[in-house]
Amino acid sequence: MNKIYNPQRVDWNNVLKRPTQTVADIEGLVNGIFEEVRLNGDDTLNKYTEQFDKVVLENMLVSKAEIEEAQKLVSDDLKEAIKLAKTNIEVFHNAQKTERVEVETAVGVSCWQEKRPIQKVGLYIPGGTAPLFSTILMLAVPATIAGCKEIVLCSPPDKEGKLNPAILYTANLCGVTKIVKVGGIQAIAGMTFGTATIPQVYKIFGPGNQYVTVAKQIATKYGVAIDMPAGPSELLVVADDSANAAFVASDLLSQAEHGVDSQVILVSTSKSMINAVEKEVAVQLEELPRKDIAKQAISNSKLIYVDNDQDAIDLINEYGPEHYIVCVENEDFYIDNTQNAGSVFIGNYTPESAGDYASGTNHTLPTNGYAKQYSGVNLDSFMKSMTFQKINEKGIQTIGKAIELMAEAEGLQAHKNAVTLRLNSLK
Ligand code: HSO
Ligand code: ZN
Repeated sequence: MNKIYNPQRVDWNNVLKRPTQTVADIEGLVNGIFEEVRLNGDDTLNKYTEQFDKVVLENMLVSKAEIEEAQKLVSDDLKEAIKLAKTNIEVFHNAQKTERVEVETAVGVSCWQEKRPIQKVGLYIPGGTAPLFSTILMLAVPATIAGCKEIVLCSPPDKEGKLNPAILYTANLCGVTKIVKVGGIQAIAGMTFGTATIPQVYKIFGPGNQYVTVAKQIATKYGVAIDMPAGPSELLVVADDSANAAFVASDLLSQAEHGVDSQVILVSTSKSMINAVEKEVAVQLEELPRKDIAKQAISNSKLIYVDNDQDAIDLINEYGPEHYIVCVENEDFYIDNTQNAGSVFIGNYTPESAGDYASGTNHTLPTNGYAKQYSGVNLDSFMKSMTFQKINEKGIQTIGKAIELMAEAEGLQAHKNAVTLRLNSLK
Protein backbone atom coordinates (compact mmCIF):
# COMPACT_ATOMS: atom_id res chain seq x y z
CA MET A 1 0.00 0.00 0.00
CA ASN A 2 2.37 2.62 -1.15
CA LYS A 3 0.29 5.12 -3.06
CA ILE A 4 -2.66 7.20 -1.95
CA TYR A 5 -5.05 7.92 -4.79
CA ASN A 6 -7.32 10.94 -5.01
CA PRO A 7 -8.89 10.24 -8.39
CA GLN A 8 -11.20 12.51 -10.39
CA ARG A 9 -14.55 10.93 -11.31
CA VAL A 10 -13.38 10.29 -14.87
CA ASP A 11 -10.54 8.17 -13.48
CA TRP A 12 -12.61 6.06 -11.07
CA ASN A 13 -13.03 3.20 -13.53
CA ASN A 14 -9.33 3.04 -14.06
CA VAL A 15 -8.39 3.10 -10.39
CA LEU A 16 -11.10 0.58 -9.46
CA LYS A 17 -10.30 -1.81 -12.30
CA ARG A 18 -10.04 -5.44 -11.24
CA PRO A 19 -7.20 -7.40 -12.79
CA THR A 20 -8.49 -9.18 -15.89
CA GLN A 21 -8.51 -12.94 -15.86
CA THR A 22 -7.47 -14.93 -18.88
CA VAL A 23 -10.20 -17.37 -19.65
CA ALA A 24 -9.69 -18.14 -23.32
CA ASP A 25 -6.66 -20.42 -22.92
CA ILE A 26 -8.30 -22.41 -20.11
CA GLU A 27 -11.48 -23.06 -22.06
CA GLY A 28 -9.89 -25.58 -24.45
CA LEU A 29 -8.55 -27.64 -21.57
CA VAL A 30 -11.90 -27.54 -19.77
CA ASN A 31 -13.86 -28.60 -22.86
CA GLY A 32 -11.46 -31.50 -23.40
CA ILE A 33 -11.83 -32.81 -19.85
CA PHE A 34 -15.62 -32.39 -19.96
CA GLU A 35 -15.82 -34.48 -23.11
CA GLU A 36 -13.61 -37.19 -21.58
CA VAL A 37 -15.65 -37.30 -18.37
CA ARG A 38 -18.87 -37.47 -20.38
CA LEU A 39 -17.55 -40.49 -22.29
CA ASN A 40 -15.53 -42.34 -19.64
CA GLY A 41 -16.91 -41.20 -16.26
CA ASP A 42 -15.02 -42.42 -13.21
CA ASP A 43 -12.02 -43.63 -15.25
CA THR A 44 -11.40 -40.07 -16.36
CA LEU A 45 -11.86 -38.73 -12.83
CA ASN A 46 -9.23 -41.20 -11.56
CA LYS A 47 -6.88 -40.33 -14.40
CA TYR A 48 -6.96 -36.61 -13.61
CA THR A 49 -6.79 -37.14 -9.85
CA GLU A 50 -3.57 -39.00 -10.47
CA GLN A 51 -2.30 -36.34 -12.85
CA PHE A 52 -3.26 -33.18 -10.91
CA ASP A 53 -3.47 -34.32 -7.27
CA LYS A 54 -0.66 -36.89 -7.54
CA VAL A 55 -2.51 -39.69 -5.85
CA VAL A 56 -4.12 -42.98 -6.87
CA LEU A 57 -7.33 -43.60 -4.92
CA GLU A 58 -8.80 -46.99 -4.16
CA ASN A 59 -12.21 -45.42 -3.78
CA MET A 60 -13.01 -41.78 -4.36
CA LEU A 61 -16.25 -42.05 -2.42
CA VAL A 62 -15.68 -41.17 1.25
CA SER A 63 -16.60 -44.08 3.53
CA LYS A 64 -18.28 -44.11 6.94
CA ALA A 65 -14.95 -45.24 8.43
CA GLU A 66 -13.18 -42.17 7.04
CA ILE A 67 -15.82 -39.92 8.56
CA GLU A 68 -15.50 -41.65 11.93
CA GLU A 69 -11.72 -41.27 11.83
CA ALA A 70 -12.09 -37.57 11.01
CA GLN A 71 -14.45 -37.07 14.00
CA LYS A 72 -11.61 -38.17 16.26
CA LEU A 73 -9.11 -35.81 14.70
CA VAL A 74 -11.12 -32.62 15.15
CA SER A 75 -10.71 -31.07 18.60
CA ASP A 76 -13.74 -30.64 20.86
CA ASP A 77 -13.21 -26.87 20.88
CA LEU A 78 -13.30 -26.67 17.12
CA LYS A 79 -16.37 -28.90 17.01
CA GLU A 80 -18.14 -26.54 19.42
CA ALA A 81 -17.13 -23.52 17.35
CA ILE A 82 -18.45 -25.14 14.17
CA LYS A 83 -21.71 -25.98 15.95
CA LEU A 84 -22.12 -22.39 17.16
CA ALA A 85 -21.58 -21.10 13.63
CA LYS A 86 -24.00 -23.71 12.27
CA THR A 87 -26.71 -22.65 14.69
CA ASN A 88 -26.43 -18.98 13.70
CA ILE A 89 -26.36 -19.79 10.00
CA GLU A 90 -29.43 -22.00 10.50
CA VAL A 91 -31.30 -19.30 12.38
CA PHE A 92 -30.60 -16.68 9.72
CA HIS A 93 -31.40 -18.92 6.75
CA ASN A 94 -34.48 -20.47 8.39
CA ALA A 95 -35.84 -16.94 8.80
CA GLN A 96 -35.62 -16.53 5.02
CA LYS A 97 -38.46 -19.02 4.46
CA THR A 98 -41.49 -17.40 2.86
CA GLU A 99 -45.17 -18.27 2.91
CA ARG A 100 -46.87 -19.24 -0.31
CA VAL A 101 -48.33 -16.26 -2.16
CA GLU A 102 -51.96 -16.82 -3.11
CA VAL A 103 -54.41 -14.47 -4.86
CA GLU A 104 -57.72 -14.63 -6.65
CA THR A 105 -56.75 -12.47 -9.64
CA ALA A 106 -60.34 -12.42 -10.98
CA VAL A 107 -63.54 -14.06 -9.77
CA GLY A 108 -62.99 -17.83 -9.96
CA VAL A 109 -59.33 -17.57 -10.97
CA SER A 110 -56.93 -18.61 -8.22
CA CYS A 111 -53.18 -18.24 -8.73
CA TRP A 112 -50.46 -19.06 -6.31
CA GLN A 113 -46.70 -19.24 -6.10
CA GLU A 114 -44.76 -21.70 -4.02
CA LYS A 115 -41.10 -22.50 -3.63
CA ARG A 116 -39.77 -26.03 -4.03
CA PRO A 117 -36.23 -27.25 -3.39
CA ILE A 118 -33.80 -27.97 -6.20
CA GLN A 119 -33.70 -31.75 -5.85
CA LYS A 120 -29.99 -32.35 -6.51
CA VAL A 121 -27.21 -29.89 -5.77
CA GLY A 122 -23.43 -30.11 -5.94
CA LEU A 123 -21.04 -28.29 -3.62
CA TYR A 124 -17.43 -27.70 -4.56
CA ILE A 125 -14.90 -27.11 -1.80
CA PRO A 126 -11.37 -26.25 -2.99
CA GLY A 127 -8.24 -27.84 -1.61
CA GLY A 128 -5.08 -25.79 -1.57
CA THR A 129 -3.46 -23.84 1.20
CA ALA A 130 -6.55 -23.23 3.37
CA PRO A 131 -9.20 -25.93 3.90
CA LEU A 132 -12.38 -23.84 3.71
CA PHE A 133 -14.68 -26.02 5.79
CA SER A 134 -16.63 -22.86 6.71
CA THR A 135 -17.87 -22.78 3.11
CA ILE A 136 -19.54 -26.16 3.70
CA LEU A 137 -21.63 -24.55 6.45
CA MET A 138 -22.57 -21.72 4.10
CA LEU A 139 -23.78 -24.11 1.39
CA ALA A 140 -24.96 -27.30 3.06
CA VAL A 141 -26.95 -25.58 5.83
CA PRO A 142 -29.27 -23.64 3.46
CA ALA A 143 -29.44 -26.65 1.11
CA THR A 144 -30.73 -28.77 3.98
CA ILE A 145 -33.19 -26.10 5.14
CA ALA A 146 -34.46 -25.74 1.56
CA GLY A 147 -35.07 -29.49 1.48
CA CYS A 148 -32.65 -30.50 -1.30
CA LYS A 149 -32.73 -34.31 -1.51
CA GLU A 150 -29.25 -34.98 -2.82
CA ILE A 151 -26.36 -32.83 -1.59
CA VAL A 152 -23.09 -33.95 -3.18
CA LEU A 153 -19.77 -32.50 -2.07
CA CYS A 154 -16.60 -32.73 -4.16
CA SER A 155 -13.18 -31.72 -2.87
CA PRO A 156 -9.69 -32.68 -4.06
CA PRO A 157 -7.71 -35.20 -1.99
CA ASP A 158 -4.22 -34.47 -0.65
CA LYS A 159 -1.21 -36.57 -1.62
CA GLU A 160 -2.17 -39.18 0.98
CA GLY A 161 -5.58 -39.46 -0.65
CA LYS A 162 -7.33 -37.75 2.26
CA LEU A 163 -9.58 -34.79 2.86
CA ASN A 164 -8.99 -32.43 5.77
CA PRO A 165 -10.78 -33.87 8.87
CA ALA A 166 -12.62 -30.58 9.47
CA ILE A 167 -14.06 -30.80 5.95
CA LEU A 168 -15.31 -34.34 6.59
CA TYR A 169 -16.62 -33.47 10.05
CA THR A 170 -18.52 -30.39 8.82
CA ALA A 171 -19.92 -32.11 5.73
CA ASN A 172 -21.25 -34.95 7.82
CA LEU A 173 -22.66 -32.57 10.44
CA CYS A 174 -24.48 -30.47 7.85
CA GLY A 175 -26.34 -33.21 6.03
CA VAL A 176 -24.20 -33.71 2.93
CA THR A 177 -25.44 -36.96 1.38
CA LYS A 178 -22.33 -37.94 -0.57
CA ILE A 179 -18.70 -36.82 -0.23
CA VAL A 180 -16.42 -37.49 -3.18
CA LYS A 181 -12.66 -37.04 -3.25
CA VAL A 182 -12.26 -35.36 -6.59
CA GLY A 183 -11.37 -31.80 -7.44
CA GLY A 184 -10.82 -29.31 -10.22
CA ILE A 185 -12.34 -29.34 -13.68
CA GLN A 186 -12.99 -33.09 -13.50
CA ALA A 187 -15.16 -32.70 -10.37
CA ILE A 188 -17.34 -30.06 -12.03
CA ALA A 189 -17.63 -32.24 -15.16
CA GLY A 190 -18.54 -35.24 -12.99
CA MET A 191 -21.37 -33.34 -11.30
CA THR A 192 -22.51 -32.03 -14.71
CA PHE A 193 -22.84 -35.41 -16.43
CA GLY A 194 -22.97 -37.82 -13.50
CA THR A 195 -20.65 -40.83 -13.27
CA ALA A 196 -20.91 -44.21 -11.52
CA THR A 197 -19.78 -42.47 -8.30
CA ILE A 198 -21.02 -38.90 -8.66
CA PRO A 199 -24.73 -38.20 -9.13
CA GLN A 200 -25.62 -35.67 -11.80
CA VAL A 201 -26.80 -32.44 -10.18
CA TYR A 202 -29.01 -29.54 -11.27
CA LYS A 203 -27.02 -26.71 -9.69
CA ILE A 204 -23.37 -26.35 -8.65
CA PHE A 205 -22.22 -24.06 -5.83
CA GLY A 206 -18.91 -23.03 -4.34
CA PRO A 207 -15.63 -21.25 -4.90
CA GLY A 208 -12.58 -22.43 -6.77
CA ASN A 209 -9.55 -21.40 -8.76
CA GLN A 210 -9.82 -20.11 -12.31
CA TYR A 211 -10.02 -23.65 -13.72
CA VAL A 212 -13.02 -24.44 -11.53
CA THR A 213 -14.56 -21.08 -12.35
CA VAL A 214 -14.32 -21.69 -16.09
CA ALA A 215 -15.55 -25.28 -15.61
CA LYS A 216 -18.65 -23.98 -13.82
CA GLN A 217 -19.30 -21.64 -16.73
CA ILE A 218 -18.97 -24.53 -19.20
CA ALA A 219 -21.35 -26.60 -17.01
CA THR A 220 -24.07 -24.04 -17.76
CA LYS A 221 -23.80 -24.98 -21.46
CA TYR A 222 -25.11 -28.40 -20.45
CA GLY A 223 -28.09 -26.99 -18.57
CA VAL A 224 -26.60 -27.02 -15.08
CA ALA A 225 -27.20 -23.85 -13.06
CA ILE A 226 -24.42 -22.27 -10.99
CA ASP A 227 -24.51 -20.03 -7.92
CA MET A 228 -22.77 -17.08 -9.56
CA PRO A 229 -19.76 -16.13 -11.65
CA ALA A 230 -16.80 -16.12 -9.26
CA GLY A 231 -13.68 -14.01 -9.13
CA PRO A 232 -10.99 -13.21 -6.57
CA SER A 233 -12.35 -12.18 -3.16
CA GLU A 234 -12.69 -8.47 -2.31
CA LEU A 235 -13.07 -6.09 0.60
CA LEU A 236 -13.73 -2.36 0.58
CA VAL A 237 -13.59 -0.45 3.86
CA VAL A 238 -14.89 3.07 4.24
CA ALA A 239 -13.49 4.65 7.39
CA ASP A 240 -13.31 8.11 8.95
CA ASP A 241 -11.65 9.32 12.11
CA SER A 242 -14.18 7.44 14.24
CA ALA A 243 -12.66 4.16 13.01
CA ASN A 244 -9.93 2.24 14.78
CA ALA A 245 -6.95 2.10 12.41
CA ALA A 246 -5.67 -1.19 13.85
CA PHE A 247 -9.08 -2.82 13.41
CA VAL A 248 -9.34 -1.55 9.84
CA ALA A 249 -5.86 -2.83 9.03
CA SER A 250 -6.71 -6.25 10.46
CA ASP A 251 -9.80 -6.42 8.24
CA LEU A 252 -7.88 -5.46 5.13
CA LEU A 253 -5.27 -8.11 5.92
CA SER A 254 -7.87 -10.79 6.65
CA GLN A 255 -9.07 -10.46 3.10
CA ALA A 256 -5.57 -10.06 1.67
CA GLU A 257 -4.41 -13.37 3.15
CA HIS A 258 -6.92 -15.30 1.04
CA GLY A 259 -4.86 -15.06 -2.13
CA VAL A 260 -2.35 -13.00 -4.03
CA ASP A 261 -5.17 -11.80 -6.27
CA SER A 262 -7.44 -10.64 -3.41
CA GLN A 263 -8.70 -7.07 -3.79
CA VAL A 264 -8.45 -4.74 -0.83
CA ILE A 265 -9.53 -1.09 -0.89
CA LEU A 266 -9.70 1.63 1.75
CA VAL A 267 -11.82 4.70 1.04
CA SER A 268 -11.66 7.66 3.41
CA THR A 269 -12.35 11.35 3.72
CA SER A 270 -9.55 11.52 6.28
CA LYS A 271 -5.91 11.61 5.25
CA SER A 272 -4.76 10.94 8.79
CA MET A 273 -6.88 7.77 8.95
CA ILE A 274 -5.39 6.56 5.68
CA ASN A 275 -1.88 7.15 7.00
CA ALA A 276 -2.65 5.43 10.29
CA VAL A 277 -4.12 2.37 8.55
CA GLU A 278 -1.16 2.17 6.21
CA LYS A 279 1.23 2.09 9.16
CA GLU A 280 -0.84 -0.54 10.97
CA VAL A 281 -0.99 -2.75 7.89
CA ALA A 282 2.81 -2.74 7.67
CA VAL A 283 3.16 -3.70 11.35
CA GLN A 284 0.51 -6.42 11.42
CA LEU A 285 1.57 -7.89 8.11
CA GLU A 286 4.97 -8.90 9.44
CA GLU A 287 3.38 -11.18 12.03
CA LEU A 288 1.20 -13.15 9.63
CA PRO A 289 2.06 -16.75 8.74
CA ARG A 290 0.63 -16.08 5.29
CA LYS A 291 2.46 -12.77 4.91
CA ASP A 292 3.90 -13.66 1.50
CA ILE A 293 0.41 -14.04 0.09
CA ALA A 294 -1.00 -11.03 1.95
CA LYS A 295 1.93 -8.83 0.93
CA GLN A 296 1.29 -9.41 -2.76
CA ALA A 297 -2.44 -8.74 -2.40
CA ILE A 298 -1.70 -5.58 -0.42
CA SER A 299 0.77 -4.36 -3.02
CA ASN A 300 -2.06 -4.32 -5.59
CA SER A 301 -4.50 -2.68 -3.23
CA LYS A 302 -5.65 0.89 -3.15
CA LEU A 303 -5.89 3.64 -0.56
CA ILE A 304 -8.36 6.17 -1.89
CA TYR A 305 -8.78 9.64 -0.44
CA VAL A 306 -12.04 11.32 -1.38
CA ASP A 307 -13.13 14.88 -0.76
CA ASN A 308 -16.56 14.19 0.71
CA ASP A 309 -19.09 11.50 1.65
CA GLN A 310 -21.06 11.84 -1.58
CA ASP A 311 -17.97 11.13 -3.67
CA ALA A 312 -17.20 8.18 -1.41
CA ILE A 313 -20.61 6.57 -1.78
CA ASP A 314 -20.72 7.14 -5.54
CA LEU A 315 -17.32 5.52 -5.89
CA ILE A 316 -18.33 2.57 -3.70
CA ASN A 317 -21.51 2.00 -5.73
CA GLU A 318 -19.48 2.16 -8.90
CA TYR A 319 -17.13 -0.55 -7.58
CA GLY A 320 -19.80 -2.81 -6.04
CA PRO A 321 -17.62 -4.59 -3.44
CA GLU A 322 -18.18 -8.20 -2.41
CA HIS A 323 -17.54 -7.34 1.26
CA TYR A 324 -18.05 -3.79 2.49
CA ILE A 325 -17.17 -2.50 5.94
CA VAL A 326 -18.62 0.82 7.07
CA CYS A 327 -16.78 2.43 9.99
CA VAL A 328 -17.88 6.05 9.95
CA GLU A 329 -19.62 8.54 12.20
CA ASN A 330 -22.59 9.07 9.85
CA GLU A 331 -23.12 5.40 9.10
CA ASP A 332 -26.79 5.89 8.18
CA PHE A 333 -25.82 7.98 5.16
CA TYR A 334 -23.62 5.17 3.87
CA ILE A 335 -26.04 2.37 4.68
CA ASP A 336 -29.07 4.09 3.15
CA ASN A 337 -27.23 5.05 -0.01
CA THR A 338 -25.40 1.80 -0.69
CA GLN A 339 -26.84 0.28 -3.86
CA ASN A 340 -24.23 -2.30 -4.82
CA ALA A 341 -22.50 -4.56 -2.29
CA GLY A 342 -22.54 -8.28 -1.53
CA SER A 343 -22.57 -8.06 2.27
CA VAL A 344 -22.29 -5.01 4.53
CA PHE A 345 -20.48 -4.95 7.90
CA ILE A 346 -21.28 -1.99 10.12
CA GLY A 347 -19.29 -0.42 12.96
CA ASN A 348 -16.00 -0.97 14.74
CA TYR A 349 -16.99 -4.34 16.20
CA THR A 350 -18.16 -6.02 13.01
CA PRO A 351 -15.17 -7.59 11.29
CA GLU A 352 -15.62 -9.36 7.98
CA SER A 353 -14.41 -12.51 9.73
CA ALA A 354 -17.71 -12.56 11.63
CA GLY A 355 -19.62 -13.02 8.41
CA ASP A 356 -16.98 -15.36 7.02
CA TYR A 357 -17.60 -17.79 9.86
CA ALA A 358 -20.20 -17.36 12.50
CA SER A 359 -22.63 -14.43 12.62
CA GLY A 360 -25.16 -16.23 10.45
CA THR A 361 -24.99 -14.43 7.08
CA ASN A 362 -23.65 -16.25 4.05
CA HIS A 363 -20.11 -15.77 2.85
CA THR A 364 -20.66 -16.94 -0.73
CA LEU A 365 -21.00 -13.53 -2.35
CA PRO A 366 -20.80 -11.82 -5.74
CA THR A 367 -17.32 -10.58 -6.69
CA ASN A 368 -15.97 -8.69 -9.66
CA GLY A 369 -18.70 -6.01 -9.59
CA TYR A 370 -21.48 -8.59 -9.90
CA ALA A 371 -23.00 -7.17 -6.71
CA LYS A 372 -24.69 -4.79 -9.15
CA GLN A 373 -26.97 -7.57 -10.37
CA TYR A 374 -26.42 -10.72 -8.28
CA SER A 375 -27.33 -11.63 -4.70
CA GLY A 376 -25.09 -13.65 -2.46
CA VAL A 377 -26.06 -17.25 -1.76
CA ASN A 378 -29.20 -17.44 0.39
CA LEU A 379 -32.07 -19.85 0.98
CA ASP A 380 -33.68 -19.01 -2.36
CA SER A 381 -30.50 -20.07 -4.16
CA PHE A 382 -31.46 -23.66 -3.34
CA MET A 383 -35.08 -23.33 -4.43
CA LYS A 384 -37.11 -22.31 -7.39
CA SER A 385 -40.52 -20.71 -7.52
CA MET A 386 -43.39 -22.59 -9.10
CA THR A 387 -46.76 -21.11 -10.01
CA PHE A 388 -50.10 -22.89 -9.79
CA GLN A 389 -53.60 -21.94 -10.92
CA LYS A 390 -57.07 -23.31 -10.59
CA ILE A 391 -59.96 -21.85 -12.53
CA ASN A 392 -63.60 -22.75 -11.96
CA GLU A 393 -66.64 -22.38 -14.26
CA LYS A 394 -67.21 -18.82 -13.14
CA GLY A 395 -63.52 -18.05 -13.66
CA ILE A 396 -63.33 -19.28 -17.25
CA GLN A 397 -66.44 -17.20 -17.98
CA THR A 398 -64.75 -14.17 -16.43
CA ILE A 399 -61.54 -14.28 -18.48
CA GLY A 400 -62.51 -16.56 -21.39
CA LYS A 401 -63.59 -13.84 -23.81
CA ALA A 402 -60.34 -11.94 -23.37
CA ILE A 403 -58.29 -15.11 -24.03
CA GLU A 404 -60.30 -15.88 -27.17
CA LEU A 405 -59.73 -12.39 -28.55
CA MET A 406 -56.02 -12.39 -27.80
CA ALA A 407 -55.51 -15.88 -29.24
CA GLU A 408 -57.35 -14.90 -32.39
CA ALA A 409 -55.27 -11.73 -32.73
CA GLU A 410 -52.08 -13.81 -32.47
CA GLY A 411 -53.41 -16.16 -35.10
CA LEU A 412 -53.46 -19.15 -32.72
CA GLN A 413 -56.77 -20.86 -33.33
CA ALA A 414 -56.07 -23.94 -31.15
CA HIS A 415 -55.46 -21.68 -28.17
CA LYS A 416 -58.82 -20.01 -28.79
CA ASN A 417 -60.56 -23.37 -29.17
CA ALA A 418 -59.30 -24.55 -25.79
CA VAL A 419 -61.39 -21.79 -24.26
CA THR A 420 -64.33 -21.81 -26.69
CA LEU A 421 -65.03 -25.53 -26.10
CA ARG A 422 -65.19 -24.96 -22.38
CA LEU A 423 -67.37 -21.84 -22.64
CA ASN A 424 -69.75 -23.67 -24.97
CA SER A 425 -69.99 -26.58 -22.51
CA LEU A 426 -71.30 -24.13 -19.93
CA LYS A 427 -74.03 -22.61 -22.11
N1 HSO B 1 -13.84 -14.37 2.83
C1 HSO B 1 -14.13 -15.58 2.08
C2 HSO B 1 -14.78 -16.64 2.91
C3 HSO B 1 -13.92 -17.27 3.96
N2 HSO B 1 -13.10 -16.64 4.77
C4 HSO B 1 -13.84 -18.58 4.29
C5 HSO B 1 -12.54 -17.48 5.61
N3 HSO B 1 -12.96 -18.68 5.31
C6 HSO B 1 -15.01 -15.23 0.87
O1 HSO B 1 -16.20 -14.62 1.23
ZN1 ZN C 1 -12.38 -14.66 4.42
